[in-house]
Amino acid sequence: MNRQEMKEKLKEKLSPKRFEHSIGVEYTAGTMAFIYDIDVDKAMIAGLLHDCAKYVSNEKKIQKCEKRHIPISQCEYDNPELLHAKLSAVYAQEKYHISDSEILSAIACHTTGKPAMTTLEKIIYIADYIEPNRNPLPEIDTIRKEAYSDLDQCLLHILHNTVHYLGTKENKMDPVTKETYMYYKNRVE
Ligand code: DGI
Ligand code: FE
Ligand code: FE
Repeated sequence: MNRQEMKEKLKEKLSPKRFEHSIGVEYTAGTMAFIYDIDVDKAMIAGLLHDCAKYVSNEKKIQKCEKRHIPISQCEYDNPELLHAKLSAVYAQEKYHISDSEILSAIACHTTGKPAMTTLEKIIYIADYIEPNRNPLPEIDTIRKEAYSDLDQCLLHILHNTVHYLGTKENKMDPVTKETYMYYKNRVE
């Protein structure tokens, strides 16, 4: 399946808004791949498919992950929307025939991040946050510039803002988000 065919299939699955977001992440990840010297096509595919299971209901997300013996943490049971990342990696493999483990892992960790990410994983995490169609979040102008000048600084900035945003919400923060934050805080500082 080429990227155009993936796009046609994805368009049938996602809402128009979510599809536009996916195209935004596809191209943003592509431009970041130019800068950081990684495979542009891989970055664009990972960006395009990163939310490909987002349309699945929360109840079904749990069922589908359990059926495939994908480990589900307590926080994921409490906040099943987190599972769209792992399930999108599964769907990328099963429905879009992606076998590249670097693409699949970038999709799987795009919501919480994880310590010691690869360049592709960082790019997808960041592109998801900065793509032009997303409703602008605080400090987005600075964060967008950092995305093209200092990847780790940009990650830390997003993680910092996310941790503070989640701190004000009832939803529990995923321990992986916190771990990722602490990891990049130590690395950058
Ligand atoms: O799928 P997107 O909307 O494009 O973006 P995303 O994959 O970053 O998911 C965003 C959602 O995930 C948003 O509703 C906040 C939530 N989220 C991110 N990190 C955490 C989290 N929710 C909880 N409960 N805990 C987290 O650590
Ligand atoms: Fe997502
Ligand atoms: Fe997304």
